[in-house]
Amino acid sequence: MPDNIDLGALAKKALHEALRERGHVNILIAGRTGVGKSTLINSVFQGQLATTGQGKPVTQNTREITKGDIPLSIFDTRGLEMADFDATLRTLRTFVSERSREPDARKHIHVGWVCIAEDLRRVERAEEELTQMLADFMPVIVVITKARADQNFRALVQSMLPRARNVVRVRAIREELDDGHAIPQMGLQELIALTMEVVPEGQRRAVTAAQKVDIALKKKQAHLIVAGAAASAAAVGATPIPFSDAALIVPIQVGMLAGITATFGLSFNEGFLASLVGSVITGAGATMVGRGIVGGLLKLIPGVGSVVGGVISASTAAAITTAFGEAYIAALEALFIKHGNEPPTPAEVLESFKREYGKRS
Ligand SMILES: Nc1nc2c(ncn2[C@@H]2O[C@H](COP(=O)(O)OP(=O)(O)OP(=O)(O)O)[C@@H](O)[C@H]2O)c(=O)[nH]1
Ligand SMILES: [Mg+2]
Repeated sequence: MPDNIDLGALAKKALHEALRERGHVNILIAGRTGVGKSTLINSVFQGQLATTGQGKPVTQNTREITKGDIPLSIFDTRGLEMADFDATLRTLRTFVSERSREPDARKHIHVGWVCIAEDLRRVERAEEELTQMLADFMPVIVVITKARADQNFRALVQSMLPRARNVVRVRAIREELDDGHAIPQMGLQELIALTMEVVPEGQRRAVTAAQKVDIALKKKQAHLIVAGAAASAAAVGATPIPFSDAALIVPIQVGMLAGITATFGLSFNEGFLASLVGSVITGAGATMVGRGIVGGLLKLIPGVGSVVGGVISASTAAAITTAFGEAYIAALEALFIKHGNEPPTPAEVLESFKREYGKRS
């Protein structure tokens, strides 16, 4: 009977699996210099990617920007206003076309964002040709940046760039006006919602994890993970095999916590995940006896009495798992909001998780 549980090994395997399932998304962003591409990237994605990410040239005018464990590559393209635009466009075409033929879908460019500044009120040949070319290989969303006053510009853009899947107006940063008023950011959630619609299914988790403008999107995905884990735990509880319940349920819970961690775009390692589980179970070490864990977990659920022979019912197994997952989601949500939607540190998460768990027991 596999009654001893090596939490470290479980956590490692679970994280590996969660990161694999989360996948990776590639977004190409193009537009004239100064339209606000870098500002947009920093406002939409975690980790100040455009400022602190690692860039590597992939063509003469395109850099691939990545950072840490964020499941996103930004392909930042310049040179739209240059005299040799035609050559630049050809080079870019070769690059995206090669990528689109890669057998591994993680190599494809999954969406293009073509940026046009609203204050210029002009769509030029470069933007038309670029949108046209990109649309042969990927869904394109046109982003009208630095939005202040539409005055029918969006409709003009839409008519001039018919191959764009959508046109969205954004203001990437809050603007302070001379009269002391300020106008807030806008359009960023809409841009992410549209992006979620057009990227392939396999990239949606990566978009959810990498973006920071819609925490509710992360929560929704995390709740699905909890529901799945609770159902699996219930199935284990429903099988009358004494003593093995813990050995089967704990891996489900560790997998669930790993999945939530990945969904929120945190880059915590297996040591963190093991501490997370350990933090709420009295007397937990790196290797624990399964029954001990079940006993520990049961104390966290109100109204649950003693465990007879290590057997727990289906509903109890589901309840423990749900409480565990919901406490983690609540902790993460509160911390993201506290940090202006940027990820918290592992120490903060551990502390907040314990507190949220306490509320539920
Ligand atoms: N008011 C306002 N200013 C913005 C907005 N977005 C960007 N800016 C400003 O526009 C300037 C250029 O922004 P960047 O993000 O550097 O533009 P970029 O497209 O990355 O420029 P290159 O990398 O040179 O091609 C900066 O001063 C930004 O602060 C916005 O939504 N509103
Ligand atoms: Mg830039």
